Parts: sequence; structure tokens; C-alpha cells
Amino acid sequence: MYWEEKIETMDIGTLRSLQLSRLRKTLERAKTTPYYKKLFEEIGLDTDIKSLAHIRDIPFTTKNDLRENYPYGFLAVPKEKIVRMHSSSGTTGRATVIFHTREDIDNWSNLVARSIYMTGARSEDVFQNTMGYGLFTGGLGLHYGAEKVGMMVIPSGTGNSVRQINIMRDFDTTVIHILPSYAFRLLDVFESESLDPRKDVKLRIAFIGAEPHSEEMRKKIEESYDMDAFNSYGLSEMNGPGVAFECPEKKGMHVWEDSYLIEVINPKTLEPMPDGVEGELVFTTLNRKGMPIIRYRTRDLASLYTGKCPCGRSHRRLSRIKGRTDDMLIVKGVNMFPIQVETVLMKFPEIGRNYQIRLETKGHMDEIYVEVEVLYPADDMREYEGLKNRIAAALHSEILVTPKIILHQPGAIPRAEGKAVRVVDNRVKE
Ligand code: DLL
Repeated sequence: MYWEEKIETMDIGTLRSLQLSRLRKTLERAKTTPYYKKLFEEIGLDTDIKSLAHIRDIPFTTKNDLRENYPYGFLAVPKEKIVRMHSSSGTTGRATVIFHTREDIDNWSNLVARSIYMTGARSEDVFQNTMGYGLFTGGLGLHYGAEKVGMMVIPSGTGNSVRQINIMRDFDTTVIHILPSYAFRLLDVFESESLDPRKDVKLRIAFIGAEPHSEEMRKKIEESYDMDAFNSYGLSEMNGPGVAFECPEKKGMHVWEDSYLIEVINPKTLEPMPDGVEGELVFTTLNRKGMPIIRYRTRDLASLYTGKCPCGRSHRRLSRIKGRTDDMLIVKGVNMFPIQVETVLMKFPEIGRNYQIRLETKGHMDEIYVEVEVLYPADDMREYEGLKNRIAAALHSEILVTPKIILHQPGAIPRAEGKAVRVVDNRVKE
């Protein structure tokens, strides 16, 4: 049931001591990097810290710090010790790059294997990895972990949906790694091939993650394919996937606290938030040799669950990610997150598999449009007038502004190659 029972079920006291000793080593290693050497000298840091709380004496590391010290300013080992580079999927500004030693790759793969094993996937399974291979960590990250578990790995990569389905059928794929938005898109392709994903393929487990998605979306994916879907969270700066993963209880994702120190802060005041209260996630690597990162501000918003998990693992659980601080939209003075729109949309069975939020300036006012595909084509979209009003009313009670709903035929809204683009902001910036 456990990949590493001793670590996964370690009592909290022992886990905290392990974290402290690993944190000290991390600070020692960080001291050798150009960036932290300078920082630690400036703040006069004694790396032999006495408690985990002392980490708060160290300033946060931001994406901007990584960018300004691009490419090698965070390296803690000579370059010849590095065996792999990955990069974040950020679309704005200079990419951030992350370097790994052989040991780092081994430790990361082990965390991914631990996560995979936790969901019930085993060496008998056939694993199809539909995530991008390359600089993105979703492909290679899961690949190495799945090989460690001993599954037969099919590195199908992204795109070519008909071939993806053929592979599933020819090789009896049982476990799949897939973006939640792509799991939806693939349903259209099953339909156009006159195939039923519940009957014509043998999928039993999916790892879904890398982008925000609602509980309602998970449920739809599970029902449509008749499989269990597990939420998987990670970010390139913390290796990639394998930072936090759901167990079969599906009530939060266990953060692997032997390898990451997690803090939740108020993104405005930067004060620590207690367990159970939503805030920005901040991570410190505890086991990375090539490129330690301390107190990295993720901009992701979530909370930590308190209380024991019935699965027996002691590592704290993370709630679903609500979005990034920079995903928050302020429309007509009201704050909202795209995921709130998704949660409402998913409750309408007539709604199809893609949606987009578009913001425009009309006069001096913000206007919000929610573009939605219907599930079944209509000869005349006017048939759906009633639906439009019902969606607008349901959205109003969730986000407190009334959006204009635009309904489209199935497949009409453009689809992104990788992670879904849920918001198009065309507002005039003053
Ligand atoms: O997306 C790593 C990953 C790959 C995770 C495959 C899971 C599966 P980046 O490209 O650096 O790394 O993007 C990281 O994606 O800060 C979140 O904003 C978002 N994200 C990742 N997983 C989830 C999730 C990978 N389960 C950024 N739910 C993160 C919501 C997620 N958002």
C-alpha cells in the first residue's frame, strides 16, 4: 500500500526533525551559490538555525530573483555535476530554468513513484504519458517515476488525438497522465471516432494536474471515462510533478514534507497563515543538491488541511489550487477567479467541454463575456436562449456580476496546445 511506509507514515515530530536537519544542509549548500551567498552575507545569516520557524529570517525568493540570476546564479554544484535542465512553462518574460544533478533526478523520480504507487497503480499497469516531453516537467517527470514503479511506459507525448486513442486500444492502457482540459477535448475525438471511452478502452486511473480545475471537472472526467482521477500538483521550480498528490481518499493532496518545506502566507502582508486558511504557497527544497531554492513564492493560492488522513500518511494535505494570485480578475470592482466560473458551468449538463472568459472595455466599463460550447450541436442556437439566462443567473450568484453568455457549437472555441487558456483580457489598460 505504501511505496516507503516509514517516511510516508512518519510521526509528525520525527518528520519535523528530519525537515530541520535537511533544512540546515540545504542552507549550507545554498551558501555556496552566487545568489544566496550574497543574500546570506547581507542579512548575516547563521545557517545552523535552531528551529523551522527561523526560516522566516530569510527573505522570500521570487520568480524575478530567478530571472535576474539567469542562468546559473542559483547553482550549488560545478556545472559538470548537472545532468538535466528543465524550464517553467511561463509565457511572459524570460523563462526560469532549473538544474538537476543525477541524485536530484533520482530523488525526484522517487517522489513521483511514491505518488503513483499511492493511487494504486502497479507494475502490471500500462501507462500512457500524454504530457509534453521536453523542457516542460510533466513528460519526463512522470516518465521516470512510472519506470521506477515498473509500469510499461508509453511516452506518447502531446497531440495527435486519434493516435492517442489507437494506442490506448492497441496496448490496453490502464493508467494515463493527462491535462484535465485535454481529457475533455479527447472526449470529442472519441465521439467522432464513434467510440465510447467507458467501454472501448481499459483506463482505470488518471493523473490530472498542471492546471487549475474544479472538483466538478474531475467528476465529469471520472464519469466520462469510468476511471479514478487523482489531482497532481507541482511546479518546475520545485522539480515539477510529485510535490503534492492525492491519495485514494481524494480529500486533498499530500505534500511530500520530507522533501519540501511548505508555508502558507498572506500574499499582501506576507504574514504566515494558520493551517486551514487560504493563502499563497511558499516552498523550500529540502533535498535538492544542484539548485536549492529557499522560500519560493509560487503565487498559487490554497490551504493546508488539518487532521489525520484515513490513508495513514502523516504528510499534510493541500486543498485544490484556487488559482494564482495573478489569475484573480477584478471586474467591475469585484474579485473573482476563473475556477469559480468553471464550477458553475460544470453543473449544467447541456454545456460542452470548453469555455473561455473574455474581458472587454465598453465605454469606460468592464464587460465580462463567458463563451461556452454546448454539448450537442443545434441547428439554431436560439434554441438555447433559456439556458443562457439560467447560466447568467447562476454565475451572478457566484461571482456577483452578470456576465454576457455567448453560446457556441461544440468545438468552436479555440483550444490551446498545452495548458488551457481560460481568460482573454482585452481590456484597455489606463
Ligand atoms: O505544471 C508541473 C506539473 C506537471 C504538475 C504535471 C502536475 C502535472 P509548471 O509548468 O512550472 O509545472 O507550472 C506550475 O502550474 O504553479 C500552478 O499554478 C499550476 N499547477 C500545477 N499543478 C496544478 C494543479 C507544472 N494540480 C504551475 N492544480 C503551478 C492547479 C496547478 N494548478
